[in-house]
Amino acid sequence: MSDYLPRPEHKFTFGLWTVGNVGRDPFGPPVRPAISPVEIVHLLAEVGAYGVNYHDDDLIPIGTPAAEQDRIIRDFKQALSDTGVKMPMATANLFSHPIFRDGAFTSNNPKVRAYALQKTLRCIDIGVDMGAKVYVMWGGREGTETDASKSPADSVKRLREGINFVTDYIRSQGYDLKVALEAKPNEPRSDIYLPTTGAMLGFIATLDHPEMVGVNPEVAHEHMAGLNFAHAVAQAWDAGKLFHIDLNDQLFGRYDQDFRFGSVMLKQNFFLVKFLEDVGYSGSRHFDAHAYRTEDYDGVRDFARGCMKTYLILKEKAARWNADAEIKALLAEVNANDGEFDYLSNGFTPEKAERLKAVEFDRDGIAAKGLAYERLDQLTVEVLLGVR
Ligand code: GCO
Ligand code: MN
Ligand code: MN
Repeated sequence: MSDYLPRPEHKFTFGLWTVGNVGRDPFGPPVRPAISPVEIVHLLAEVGAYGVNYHDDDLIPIGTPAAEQDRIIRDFKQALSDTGVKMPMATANLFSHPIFRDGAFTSNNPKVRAYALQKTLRCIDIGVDMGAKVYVMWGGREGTETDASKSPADSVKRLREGINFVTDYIRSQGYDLKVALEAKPNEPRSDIYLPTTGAMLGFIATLDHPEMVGVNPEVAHEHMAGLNFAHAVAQAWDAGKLFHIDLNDQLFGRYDQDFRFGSVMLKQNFFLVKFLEDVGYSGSRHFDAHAYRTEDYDGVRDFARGCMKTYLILKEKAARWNADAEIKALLAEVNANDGEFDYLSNGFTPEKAERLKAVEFDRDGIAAKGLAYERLDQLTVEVLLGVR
């Protein structure tokens, strides 16, 4: 049995805006005093996180004079070096300031689009200087309330143009930085463009430098759309595009609740962790979540420790599941292969097609056999409940 304590190789990271969340919601003001980015780094070191991710505005408020900006960055870097906390990801806030009320890269106003681009480039410069290897691009308000306002096809073109500019900039600077696009179906706009990880994957293929661009899927965002998150992650992995991941939790169909990882849909998150561990995903496990509004900073620490501990417990459960003799036997049975059709793998030939067309299938015989998935699922539940 493991001690479930986070270690650097687990690559557990939190955004400044996650443990720094002060509990403001549409119905009420903050319930926790704001703590500084330097204090956040120390809090994360205390709970054993590997890294902190940076939103430009969380570190350097918009409009900060240059000299003050330098001081903030110096202090932040000092906190990183004092604690050993890393900063693997950078991201620009293109949604809070009123200038972004109608989107950033998809705004109808070319001045807004230019400002969004400038803000992105500046965020990247500072992020790379502090060690970031991934730039996450979550549009925030890249959507509409009314489609009378703009053509969805123009919006996709504007997004493409913006991202192409960014990837060319990264190349021109010689930065070692990948871009990860984050999808979300709605909130804060009524409908956001490219609303799912699958949509992002299709879009990436249309970019000038698709090799530099991948995805940052988020549990809550796919759950808002009622989708199976692990399936989205698996498709991204298969495409070589899983550059980052945002872990949190919530039920299907709700607004973006950003609950503690594993706090709501344990079985789904078990299969997610099992997938990430089985394939050997080596990127950040970023918790884009925040503590309940009921909590003070002790509760925030409980929240952060809980995210990491639950991940590690699910990782141990995944290893137990993989090693379970009865589960292995059932999997071997459902994957049995007498080799009759092995000739169909490794591609098409006209001969294979002719040979296949001549086969008489025993449809009823093949269909008659049950698959024992009830048993398999029950064993999974028993592993999860700790009785196996
Ligand atoms: C949200 C998003 C954000 C982004 C973050 C990084 O729903 O608010 O998930 O938390 O992940 O802005 O770009
Ligand atoms: Mn979110
Ligand atoms: Mn996110």
